[in-house]
Amino acid sequence: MSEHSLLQPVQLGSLSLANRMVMAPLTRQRAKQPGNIPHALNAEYYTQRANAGVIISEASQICPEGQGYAWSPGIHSAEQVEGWKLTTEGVHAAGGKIILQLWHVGRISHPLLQPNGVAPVAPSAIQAKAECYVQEADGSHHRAACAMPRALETSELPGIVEAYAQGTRNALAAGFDGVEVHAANGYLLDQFLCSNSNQRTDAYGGSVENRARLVLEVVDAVVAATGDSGKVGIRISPMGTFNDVHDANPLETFTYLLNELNSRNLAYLHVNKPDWVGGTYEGFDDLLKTLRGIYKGTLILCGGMDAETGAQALESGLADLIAFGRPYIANPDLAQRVAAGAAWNQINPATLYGGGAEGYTDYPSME
Ligand code: 8OZ
Repeated sequence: MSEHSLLQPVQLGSLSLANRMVMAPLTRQRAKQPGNIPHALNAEYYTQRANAGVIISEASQICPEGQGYAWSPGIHSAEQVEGWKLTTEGVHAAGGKIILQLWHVGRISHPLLQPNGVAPVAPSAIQAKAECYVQEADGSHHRAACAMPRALETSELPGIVEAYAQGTRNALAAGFDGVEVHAANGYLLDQFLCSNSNQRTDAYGGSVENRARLVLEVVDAVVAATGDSGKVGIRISPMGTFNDVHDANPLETFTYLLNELNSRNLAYLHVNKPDWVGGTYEGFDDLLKTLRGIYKGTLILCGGMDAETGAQALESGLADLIAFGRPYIANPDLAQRVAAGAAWNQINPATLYGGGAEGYTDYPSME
């Protein structure tokens, strides 16, 4: 038994975890085509990383409209549910646990990714100064400016909430141990939360209560679909600016949201530091401390940490678990490396998105 703080067991809602290391959700764009179906290669990748206390899957679209990047996996079709079983069975056989991340990209998309080539949907018809990733009819693929979205009608919002609930039921049918609501990084739910992307005049825009309404309705529907709030987490990225979101008052917005989440008794709150897109975020550390004080449950912190800074975050009480993204891409045996005090492999940025086994399942474990 290692004394390392990262390697101490922990309870995460209904799940008993062997350690406090989380494999962060990581878009890798390697689902089988056509149909964005998880397959054996994805199962091999996740199973190699089952040493994490828990794996959070790459973001997975809950409906065809929720896709913003070519070849990202879905959790809406029967084939996708069957395909994901290879991953959940592999991870469980290796002694691990895995949660599925529920995703709708909102306006971070393009007609080339949308059913019938229509405009993507968003809280408001405001184009994001950001990029998605498209595949053309001739098979060529490239980054593309996000398209002008169509504002969702109020009457369409129950359908969005239901898609999250159905995605949850599908994830449980596929064998996942729980689900994470992706409310971070400028995708649909974050677009509703943040003031610059939400200029609605109905009950879902304007005041913080209104901007947070959809994400809370989604959380409640997802909890109802699992029947166990201890299997549900949520990811946020306060002060993040990735995908062109900007909230005028993150302290107010996230204080309200976290107070609401406190009464829902979720498995965890997952906070993504805004640092991974670069830039400086003056005041983030203070905001994080404040939010940590407000949130009463278990907190996972993600972003740019190593074994030492991760342990410090645990020991200072800032977080209860630490999520590792890039380190888990490059080190399938990351928990063993922490136990051994061994060096970490570095990622190859060229093989992050799309492709096959190279830069995916071929990173070496320790001797
Ligand atoms: C990087 C590239 C594509 C998608 C996120 C799902 O930011 C993502 C993502 C990140 O949450």
